[in-house]
Amino acid sequence: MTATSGKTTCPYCGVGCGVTVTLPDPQTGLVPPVSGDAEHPANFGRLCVKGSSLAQTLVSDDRLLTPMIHGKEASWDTATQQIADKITQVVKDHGPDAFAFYLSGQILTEDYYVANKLAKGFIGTANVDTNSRLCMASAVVGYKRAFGSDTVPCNYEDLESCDLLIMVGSNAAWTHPILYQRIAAEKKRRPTMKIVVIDPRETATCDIADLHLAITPGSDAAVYSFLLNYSAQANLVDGDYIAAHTEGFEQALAQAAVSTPTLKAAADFCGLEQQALMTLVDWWCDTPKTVSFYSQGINQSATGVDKCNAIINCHLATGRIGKVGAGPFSITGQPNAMGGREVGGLANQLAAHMDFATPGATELVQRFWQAPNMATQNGLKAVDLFQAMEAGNVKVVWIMSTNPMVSLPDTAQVRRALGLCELVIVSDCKAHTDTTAMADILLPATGWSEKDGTVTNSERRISRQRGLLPAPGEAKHDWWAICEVAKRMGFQSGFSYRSAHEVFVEHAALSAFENNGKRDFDIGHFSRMTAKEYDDLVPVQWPVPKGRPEGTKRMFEDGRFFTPNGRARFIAITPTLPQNQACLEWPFVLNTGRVRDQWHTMTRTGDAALLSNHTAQPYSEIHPKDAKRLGIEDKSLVRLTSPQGSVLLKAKISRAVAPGQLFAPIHWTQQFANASVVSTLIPQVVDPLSGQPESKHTRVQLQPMLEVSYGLIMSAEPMDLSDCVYWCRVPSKSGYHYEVAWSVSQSVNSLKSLKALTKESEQNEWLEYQNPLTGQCRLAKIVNHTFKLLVYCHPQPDSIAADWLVSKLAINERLTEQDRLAILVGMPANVEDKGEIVCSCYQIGSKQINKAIMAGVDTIDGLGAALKCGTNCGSCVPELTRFLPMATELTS
Ligand SMILES: Nc1nc2c(c(=O)[nH]1)N[C@H]1C(S)=C(S)[C@@H](COP(=O)(O)OP(=O)(O)OC[C@H]3O[C@@H](n4cnc5c(=O)[nH]c(N)nc54)[C@H](O)[C@@H]3O)O[C@H]1N2
Ligand SMILES: Nc1nc2c(c(=O)[nH]1)N[C@H]1C(S)=C(S)[C@@H](COP(=O)(O)OP(=O)(O)OC[C@H]3O[C@@H](n4cnc5c(=O)[nH]c(N)nc54)[C@H](O)[C@@H]3O)O[C@H]1N2
Ligand code: SF4
Ligand SMILES: [Mo]
Repeated sequence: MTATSGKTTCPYCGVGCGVTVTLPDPQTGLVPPVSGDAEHPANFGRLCVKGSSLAQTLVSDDRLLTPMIHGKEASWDTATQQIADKITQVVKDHGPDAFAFYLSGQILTEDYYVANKLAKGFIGTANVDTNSRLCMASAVVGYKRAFGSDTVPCNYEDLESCDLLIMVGSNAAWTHPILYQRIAAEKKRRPTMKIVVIDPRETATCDIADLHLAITPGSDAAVYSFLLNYSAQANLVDGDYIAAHTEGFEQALAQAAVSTPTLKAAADFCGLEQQALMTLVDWWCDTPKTVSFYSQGINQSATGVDKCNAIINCHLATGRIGKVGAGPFSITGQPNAMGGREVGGLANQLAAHMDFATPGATELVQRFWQAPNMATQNGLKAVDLFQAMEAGNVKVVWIMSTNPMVSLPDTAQVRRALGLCELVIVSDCKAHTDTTAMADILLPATGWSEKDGTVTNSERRISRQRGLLPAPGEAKHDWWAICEVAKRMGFQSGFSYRSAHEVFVEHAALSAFENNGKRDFDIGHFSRMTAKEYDDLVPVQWPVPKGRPEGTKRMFEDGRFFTPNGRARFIAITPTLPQNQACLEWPFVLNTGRVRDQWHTMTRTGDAALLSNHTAQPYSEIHPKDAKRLGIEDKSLVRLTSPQGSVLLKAKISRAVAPGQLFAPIHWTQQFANASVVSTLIPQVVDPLSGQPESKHTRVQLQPMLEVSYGLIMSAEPMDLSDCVYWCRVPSKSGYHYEVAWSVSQSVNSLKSLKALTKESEQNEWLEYQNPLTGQCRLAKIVNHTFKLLVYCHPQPDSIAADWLVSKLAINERLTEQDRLAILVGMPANVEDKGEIVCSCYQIGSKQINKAIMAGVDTIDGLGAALKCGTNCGSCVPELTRFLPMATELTS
């Protein structure tokens, strides 16, 4: 390590990869591309495409640089005083529960700790909830019901040392790419290792699977219920383990026998062939070293907690927990969802893995914090919180590092709630998001590479995020902003920290306070660490109690759990399908999730041109049979409608989804498209135990948008597109690139009306092209011999490789005659049409890959050698694999 570089942790997914950042060039201020930290045990030097593009995302022209009050710049002094005064007033007038924090698994542990302390110990409310409610809440409750604590038993090495890996409701190839690559590498090295993917949809993750069970959406609990029932019938349960370390087995088994009495009953419930389910059952029975790896396909369900326990039951019954290569492994989504759980930053937690319900816990925390106004009971979970806001009971909300106008279900309700709330405070790095648009007070936050603190990944590993770059403008750390408000409310003594280090050691001390092995979360070893030791912290897995500085690789190796009697609990589970099933009126079921190269609401990744190449526009996967029946063409515009609202998406016709099912990504916001926020469709149906919304199962209608013409606009300046039925902004290296659709009634297939839509003067120099036979119409505005605006209209959905056009937009280079012609055509004669980009790192497109395959390349390594695709971060390898069988079809 040199003084010109530093180590930190990737701010995206819960894999928690180590990243090495080279400090900016003092001349240009630009940060060179980041690289993977070879010493970090999560990734050993590798990064996926999002991680390796981090430097690109640091260049943003939309940073929030000063506090804003009702749209006007303000000082930190004024903003924090106004916040403190208003909270004090509403607490006095309406009680502490009139205030709420809505936080995020993307703030650091230190930020989370002070927010939790201020609300629960000093203001006196447990209204501290977070977007982790939408993400990990069911997994947390599942673990707590079974183990008495929110403890992830496994580690990443278990994924490599197991003999059977069941990936349930996870598309890790896209969402936890480095873990997926570790698993894929092990599978290649040891082909006898079996991998099963359980997902109603065929995903990129299926590429390494020996078996894909495309179950009926929401039916997972029946798979595990039958595994339990069959294991008992086949005498495969571990009677000694059950007797020594668990309770409730008989009841859980009795319920499994009733719910899934036979293979046929279970297979029918799950919509599977009996043979397919039996293959899994046989492998399960034969393979003690089994890991179940589960994510949002399990958690985001109205019965998510039960599904988690159905999985855990099977591991307990067979003693497949606390051992190398075995265990129920819930994978965390966000970089620090785990850290939030550690500090107790959820409304139904107290602090440091303690609950209000635990006898003596509230008093213990009060003593430790010297807290004047201790909350004594659970607060409101996210969906309830926004309902209470609409009802007028929550009057001040402080939203930090999350975008609920996009991510919470039923965004119309969220808009109403925020509209009625007396004071909406939003801390964000970005000036313009769908949620900052609803704020009364905006607070500029430092972001990744500027903030200092810790995060915890999916395997309980605490790593440092380091502040390597200066804070822009007046951006401040989130913990600092909270402390400023706390001090102005009169709580100087509890909030006079000078650094993230001081917060962390207090958090560590609380975790160890009167613990003596009673609580799983104990990082007491760090409670006296110096600032230098904090700066030098190497990644370590908790618990790290005093005397065990090396941390803890695996939990429950001794078969002791954190329940009062030390035994793990079986839970009797009745598999239940989602309540809102498709029906005549709402004939489709919508599943939602992620794409490979975007992060959530795109505030970090949405402006990186390289990352938009993989998927440029919001889409819905539709099975070809449904598309044919409804007259929907690939890439055409469709409308999805639910009782909550409606959205416009591009059709992606694909056999990956079953007939009657749709899949849409969650990423597009109103900053990027006019009508594509999919959470608008999702009703506020939640799991009764965890409060986690059922984001994966919404019944909807699907309609083609027939009366539209399609178009592309490239402009040096942002455009007013309110005349368009649909628009989507695609990031580009220069200027603005929009994909649009107009109503046919706007007659955009005439040059005159197309020009009128641009609202530009006739006096400009225009290049024009029209083909009355095809209905194509194209216009380009030229100013001083350079090209400033381009409008294409074509009756059919079409995609034009925009790279070349972008390279010509608004540059002060005189256009040649060939360029002028090529601008109207879309590309010059000598430029290769790459097709859709598959490898983001080397910008290799589908047409280039197919060409190489036609020329005889027939392996991934061969494609890598010919085109370099897949040889950097490897994120596209699953997709490259899909091109290979096509080669056989093409050439045979
Ligand atoms: N590229 C990218 N990576 C990310 C993120 C991102 O935004 N972009 N976000 C991060 C975060 S916060 C999270 S929480 C994780 C989420 O990571 P994942 O959970 O892997 O991602 P999702 O795409 O939400 O959903 C996973 C799968 O669940 C399936 N599914 C839907 N219904 C069911 C069902 O009933 N049963 C089963 N078995 N499966 C079902 C979906 O078809 C989908 O393929 O990703 C993290 N990583
Ligand atoms: N339909 C549907 N809805 C879903 C899901 C789904 O699968 N389907 N998944 C759910 C899940 S698992 C998740 S995790 C959520 C994610 O949803 P959100 O949390 O709403 O999404 P993000 O885009 O990550 O929002 C983070 C915000 O914080 C800002 N930010 C980044 N760093 C910092 C910082 O250090 N400090 C501050 N103050 N701000 C910062 C970013 O600019 C951004 O505006 O979506 C949930 N919603
Ligand atoms: S897998 Fe990718 S997104 Fe996730 S932490 Fe690693 S580099 Fe970041
Ligand atoms: Mo998440």
